[in-house]
Amino acid sequence: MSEKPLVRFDIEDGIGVITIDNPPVNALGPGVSDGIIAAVEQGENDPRVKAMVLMGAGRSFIAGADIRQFGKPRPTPARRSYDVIDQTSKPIVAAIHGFALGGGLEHALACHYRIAVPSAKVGLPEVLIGILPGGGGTQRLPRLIGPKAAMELIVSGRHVPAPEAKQLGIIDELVEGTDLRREAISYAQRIADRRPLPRVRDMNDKIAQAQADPGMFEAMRKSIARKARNQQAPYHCIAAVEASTREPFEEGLKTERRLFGELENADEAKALRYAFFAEREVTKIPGQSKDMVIPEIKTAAVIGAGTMGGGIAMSFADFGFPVKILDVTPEAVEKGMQRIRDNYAISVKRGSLKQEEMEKRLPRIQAVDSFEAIADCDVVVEAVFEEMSVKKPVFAKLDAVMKPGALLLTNSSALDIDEIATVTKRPEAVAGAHFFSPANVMKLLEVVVGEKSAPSTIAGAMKMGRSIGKISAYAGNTDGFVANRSRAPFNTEMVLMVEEGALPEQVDKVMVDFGYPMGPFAVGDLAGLDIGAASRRRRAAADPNYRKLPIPDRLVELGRYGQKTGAGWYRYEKGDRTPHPDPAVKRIIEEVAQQMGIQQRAFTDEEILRRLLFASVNEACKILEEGKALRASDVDVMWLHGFGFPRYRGGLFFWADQIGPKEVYRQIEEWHQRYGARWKPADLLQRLAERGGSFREATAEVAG
Ligand code: T1G
Repeated sequence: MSEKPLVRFDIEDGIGVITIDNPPVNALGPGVSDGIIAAVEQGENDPRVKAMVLMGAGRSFIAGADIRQFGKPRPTPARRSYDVIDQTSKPIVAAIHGFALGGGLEHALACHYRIAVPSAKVGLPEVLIGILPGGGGTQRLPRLIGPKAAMELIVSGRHVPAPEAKQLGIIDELVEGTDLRREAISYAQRIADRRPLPRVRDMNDKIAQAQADPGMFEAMRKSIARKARNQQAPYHCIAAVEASTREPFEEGLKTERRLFGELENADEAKALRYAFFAEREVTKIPGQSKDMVIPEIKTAAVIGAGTMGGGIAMSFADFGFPVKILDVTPEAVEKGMQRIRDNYAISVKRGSLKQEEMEKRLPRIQAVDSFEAIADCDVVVEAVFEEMSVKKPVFAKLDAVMKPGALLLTNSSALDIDEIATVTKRPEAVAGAHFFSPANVMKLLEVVVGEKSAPSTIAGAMKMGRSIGKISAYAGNTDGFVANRSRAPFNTEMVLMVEEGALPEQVDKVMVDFGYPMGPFAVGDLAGLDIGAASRRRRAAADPNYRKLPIPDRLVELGRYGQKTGAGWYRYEKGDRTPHPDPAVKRIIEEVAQQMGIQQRAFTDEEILRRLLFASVNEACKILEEGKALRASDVDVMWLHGFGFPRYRGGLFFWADQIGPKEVYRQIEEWHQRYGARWKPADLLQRLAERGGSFREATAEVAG
């Protein structure tokens, strides 16, 4: 049976309709551009055709070039479909639904008219995968909407809703109604005889205007300096748009292609492409049967109106879900509700949320005063104090009142899911839903699988996470689950190095230079050193061999909790969050090190970086060996969305692969000899070092 054509052409009422049909998102994979060229030429040469329409089949217009093809050798096409579209003598209307992104929007910009349904989104997000628009977008978009607006879109890579795209001048007309094809044909008939054809390449008035403000490019470079440090693509995007104001169209296209070529195979682009696909892979659980019934979540409840509970309730309300919130007393619930109201008000004040949007979301959160009031909810997320003796009675109560089929989830960040489930008669409905603080902001959701958690419960929790804008990641039930467990050695090594002579400000500078928005010691001060001290006390109580950390304990004893007390690892001026190195801390460090008999020494920045991240790479290898994570790339997604790991470095394992398992193993084995058991190399690491292979391809199956 012949393969379905990737591009179809048919004629209706004198209009040639070109339909891209390359599921799932009509990416411009192999054969698509040639198909478009053939169809356009068919329309061009058919006297019955007065004008043409370009559209996508299925759920989208065109989501851009096929990202899987990047980094692979590709024949340079003799002709590009953008140019063929541009050069026709008959008008072509791009009819957009779903997404017109990257090469997709560039095809639409090469067309002579663009119409869209209001729900469509358009954009040039290439910078998000470390490249720039390579299909004429950096030369056509500035001509259509002006260099300033074009530069903002191309450097941010954001997806623009169609109504805003209309305002900007990208879209000529928004079409209501459900039959886009019909609407497009009527539109094409209306403009069929209009001449000359409005070719974007010929539109130079906005370019001329911009020449009055040549400083805009330097201003943009300055404005992105902090966020785009260590990256190339955002600056190449600016340079390409700048070229559109200085060079004739064809010369500008050459500049665009040259800049594109400089980025495609750079480490930054490879890391960002890896992250793109890793974020899609993390949603898939191997062996899940296709016909499994996944519970539908329409209503939610949260137990505990504290910081986490409030943030979780906001996550549901932010995505349109009605959510009930319960706490031990009406006062506690009201306190939680007030915190939620305050958080929304701050977002409105900052301009990141519209007043009317807040007024839509707040009523979705309903304070209730009994377990019975939440009995009919599809899912309940428990977010009470992180003590087993507090959580178990809550789950016993939930088991008694919640309707059959409801998901019983805990937001615990480390406690044993199986232990919690023992107090219920339906352990199959129990799982972990570990949100990261602030829960309404952080995108990562660890779905923790208990021994008796049903596959449908896990699938339901994963889907719930995606429906509230989270990246759901599968995690096995182990102390600290996957994210925190892999991070814990990092947190220990940072303090041990300070005992040995490194200073907090040196460690923080290394991690900020590496690409983190903030160093780990400054983050500690933000979160509150008393929180860390409390969890260390719990661990020391549970494990006599637990390695105490006398320096941070001393800081807490001295009331240095961090920003909230004006002093922690750093000191802070009143009303200012800027961390200032504090000689008092240096003295405490030296005193404690002396008392511990530790000879202090100098550290290189490279040693600091490796000690921190190799410690976590080693632990993450053990997690994979134990099957507590499905794939190495899942761990990377967790570090990107749970710990702010610099995205253009791909993730923990992707970064470690740049150094290579051999060298990572050699270094860790050296520290194993020097520091002892905590640096014992994981078996997986040793195997990869000895037999070859990369970290990022490691899966639980192989690692086990
Ligand atoms: N190439 C290859 N595969 C793609 C793809 C693409 N451009 N976009 C999506 N997929 C796959 C994805 O991996 C997943 O596969 C499935 O489609 C559904 O995607 C010349 C150089 C469009 C907003 O950057 O942002 O054009 O996991 O789960 O959440 O200038 O996909 O099912 O096997 O993400 O509804 C520019 C990338 C390319 C857009 C839909 N375009 N895509 O989101 O579904 S560079 C982009 C997205 C370019 C030109 C340049 C999103 C989406 P699988 P999904 P979604």
